[in-house]
Parts: sequence; structure tokens; C-alpha cells
Amino acid sequence: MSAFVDKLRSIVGDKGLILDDQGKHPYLTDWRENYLGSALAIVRPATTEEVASVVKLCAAEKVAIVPQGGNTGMSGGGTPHEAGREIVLSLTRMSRILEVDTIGYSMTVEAGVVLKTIQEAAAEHDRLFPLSLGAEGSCTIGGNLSTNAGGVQVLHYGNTRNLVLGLEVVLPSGDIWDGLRALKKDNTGYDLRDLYLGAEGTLGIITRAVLKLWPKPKDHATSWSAIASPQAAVELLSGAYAASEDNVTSCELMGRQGIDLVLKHIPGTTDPLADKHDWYVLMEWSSTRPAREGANAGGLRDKMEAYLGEAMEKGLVLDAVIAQTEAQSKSLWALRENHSEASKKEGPSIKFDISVAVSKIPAFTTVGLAAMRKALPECRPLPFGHVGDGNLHFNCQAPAGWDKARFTPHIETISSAIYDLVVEYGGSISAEHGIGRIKVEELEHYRGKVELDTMRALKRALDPQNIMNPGKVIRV
Ligand code: FAD
Ligand code: 2HG
Ligand code: ZN
Repeated sequence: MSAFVDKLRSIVGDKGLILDDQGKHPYLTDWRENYLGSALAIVRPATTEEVASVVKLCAAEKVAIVPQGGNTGMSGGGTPHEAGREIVLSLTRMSRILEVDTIGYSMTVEAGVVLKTIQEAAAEHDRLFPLSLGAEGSCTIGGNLSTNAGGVQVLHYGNTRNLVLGLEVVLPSGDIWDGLRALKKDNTGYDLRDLYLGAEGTLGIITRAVLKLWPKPKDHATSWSAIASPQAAVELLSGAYAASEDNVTSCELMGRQGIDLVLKHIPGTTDPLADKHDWYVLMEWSSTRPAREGANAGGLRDKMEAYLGEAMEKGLVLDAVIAQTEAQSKSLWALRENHSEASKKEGPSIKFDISVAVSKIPAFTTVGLAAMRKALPECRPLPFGHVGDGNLHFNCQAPAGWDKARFTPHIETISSAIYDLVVEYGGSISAEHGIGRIKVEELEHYRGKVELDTMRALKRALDPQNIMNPGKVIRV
């Protein structure tokens, strides 16, 4: 293998290779620490041409490649297998913003740019790149595109698939597909771009992208409402679309259990309301129209206050606060965005990244919570998430004090109970985190033969040697 490593070195140089155990370690385990893999090398090319040469070498030597961005994925897709016969190909050195086109509302970037850097670059040009999620300080756009990431503004702007115009991809042969087009309209045959979005690195390596931009909002309002049930959440959201003049950009549901964990584990977080309630909704409205000042002062915050006031009179909202400053808004968001971190600190959990039709969320929640408690009475359900997309992280925290070894034997019973219900409700077993490694068997179980056969046919046609992230998403 040292000859193979020498060939890698001749492509990426010493700067692009990590070979020592300590240096490799962060690339070999996932954010959730579910897996600890092994790899021949961590390879960090600096250009598309270097990526292509590495892939050509791997194709010739039949060495499999695990693409990796910020390694914040929730499904283990970016972690190599334990056998140690793969390389991890990290895109993090390809971190340049190549162009911001303010007239055409687009930005061209390399795959390794961190999402927050893209958001900031857009803002500097008075534009918005709307993808927003808790890991935005470390996830990369290549990872976002490859997982078709969701986040907290999908209900207004769509998921990552909707935020991209063109892609450049290195194929499993090492050929470069130049689809880096900034075209709003392009009906020229099969849509290759859509194939690579959400493919989790199993069909090719995304090296560059043309992203869509939006005008930057000039007025915001953030509220935190206590509600009695998920039914109240969907009704509150339903009315908010019109009340805000179609300016609802986020609507997140949380249960009290999640808030308690955040308050316990995340320093600096505080409960915004005096009393405890079972459920909460965090809503954000944003508009490109600035709030009016002077005699006729007013903006989204006033509209939100009026709307929540009416909702309180109807009994839909039990108590609420509206952020008066950006700092207050940030502290409300911290209660939401720290759910994953707090849950990790608390101990083992099962993540159910499910979606159903928005109107079915209340019924699903009721029967889902009952099913979870029936499967393991001591478990601690932790449902939260993007209620406006019908996507809940219907998670199950292990009983207090339980370690992984004690909790693991129960995972299958709880998972089957929840996934069977998801299917009954016509939902999805992975709304935004993808399949990766963790849900390969579930995909095989819950998707129909026609879909699975089509996916396998695509994988075999595009990656005949099965060197691109093998064993992830779909087994061939
Ligand atoms: P990685 O984890 O490095 O990789 C993810 C997958 O993409 C792997 O299969 C990998 O092989 C592949 N890949 C990476 N880069 C490339 C590339 N250039 N070409 C081809 N394949 C590639 N996700 C959501 O959808 N919504 C959320 O709200 C959300 N919130 C999160 C909050 C926290 C605190 C954390 C830790 C994660 C969250 N995630 C969320 C999950 C994760 O951040 C996203 O999936 C993100 O898009 C992954 O980006 P990454 O760069 O870290 O990718
Ligand atoms: C979020 O919405 C992420 O915060 C992570 O998708 C969810 O930890 C989770 O289950
Ligand atoms: Zn999410």
C-alpha cells in the first residue's frame, strides 16, 4: 500500500495527506460517535483536477472513496467502514468563494466552503443564502448538497435542492462533469444535477456549485409561544401565513423535555416564560420590506403581536414573548438549536428524522408517543423540529442513567414501532438527514421493490466498480 500512498502524494503533495493515527482520528468518526472507521489515508485535494486524479487512481487500484465535508452528518454517510481499505476524501481545502453575481442573484463556490461563510458572503452583498441549520458553523456546502439538507427555513425557501442552479461533479471514473451553469431554465434531457443532490457521495464527488441567492430581509420578528398541543402548533402556523402576509420563514415545535435538557446542559440558556408548559413554538417572520419608522411606525413585530394576541384570546396560545432585540432573538433560537448537543450530552438516543403531511402531525404525535412509551415505558421521548415541513425529530432519549449497552437491545423494538407508524401515515423515514450507513436496512425494508431496483440500477450504471462510498444509501 505504500506505493499507492506514494501515488496519492504525487497528486496532492504532503499538504494534502494525513497518515498518522492522531491526525486521522477526527475524520474516522461521526458527529454522533456511532461509528469508528479506518482508512488508508485522509486525502485533502486543493482543486477539482486533483480530485479527478485521485479518483482516477482509486478507480485503477479499486480503492473505495468516502467523500467528506464538515463531518456533521447525522447518518454516518461520511465515515469509512472498519476494514480500512478506503480513503476519506475531504473537500475542506477547497474553500473558495469564486463569484458573487448580485445582478443574477447567484454565487459560485467550491464544495468545501463552510455554510456560515456562504451566508456571510451573501449578507455582505445585501443578499441572502437561506439554508440555515445548527451545524452551519462547521458543515460544508458540498455536504449540504450531498445530503439535500433541510434546516429551519425550508417552509419558505425550500430545501437545499431548491437553492442550487448548477454543479460540477467528479464521476467515479475520474471524469469531470461540468454542469456549473447558472441557468434558471434548462430542459436538456435527464436532470443530472438532481441525481447528485442528496446522493450522499455514492454517485460522485461534488466539487463546485452555483447557488441561488435571495434579497436580504430587512425586518424580522421572533416569537416564543407556549401551546397546549401539536394541534395548536399547526393551527397557529396555518393562520400565520396570511397574518404575516406570507412572511413566515421558520416554525419550530419543541416539547418541554427538550427544553429541560437544553437548560441543563447548555450554559447561558434561560427559560423565557415564567411557567412551564408541555409544548412550544418558535416562529420567525422575515420580510424584505423594512419596518416603518416615525408617525406610522410599524413592521412585522407589530403584526406578530396582534396575531399572537388574537391567538391567546382564542386559547391557541397560552403565553408568549416576542424578541425585542437581536440578542433576545438569538437566545430564543439557542433553545431550539441546542437540542442535538444537549441530547448528546445527556446520553444515548435514537433519532427518528420523520415526516408526515403537516395536518397529520398532531395525530402522529399522539399515537407515536404512545407507541414509544409502550415499547419502552421508561424511555424519554424528545420530539422537536420543523413542524412547518411536517418534519419532526421524533427522538427517543434513553432512560436517565442508561448507557449504550443497556439501551441498545431496545432500539429495534422502538424503531419498528415508530417506522411502522410512519408508513401507516404515508410518511418518510428520513426527511432530511439521509440514509448514510445507519438506515440502509430500513430503506430496504420500507421502500418498494420498484424504487429499490431503480436506485440499484442507477448506482450500478454510474459507479460500476462500486468505489464511491460503498455500503451507504443502497447496497448493490
Ligand atoms: P458530511 O457529514 O461531511 O457528509 C455528509 C454526507 O455527504 C456523507 O455521505 C458524505 O460522504 C457526503 N459528502 C460530503 N461532501 C461531499 C461532496 N463534496 N461530494 C459528495 N459527497 C459529499 N441536517 C439537516 O438537514 N437539517 C438540520 O437542521 C440539521 N441540523 C443539524 C444540527 C447539528 C447540531 C448537527 C451536528 C447536524 C445537523 N444536520 C442537519 C446534519 C448535517 O449538518 C447536515 O447533513 C449537513 O448537510 C452535512 O454537511 P457536512 O459538510 O458536515 O457533510
Ligand atoms: C435539527 O433540526 C437537526 O436540529 C438535528 O436536524 C436533529 O438531533 C436531531 O435529531
Ligand atoms: Zn432538523
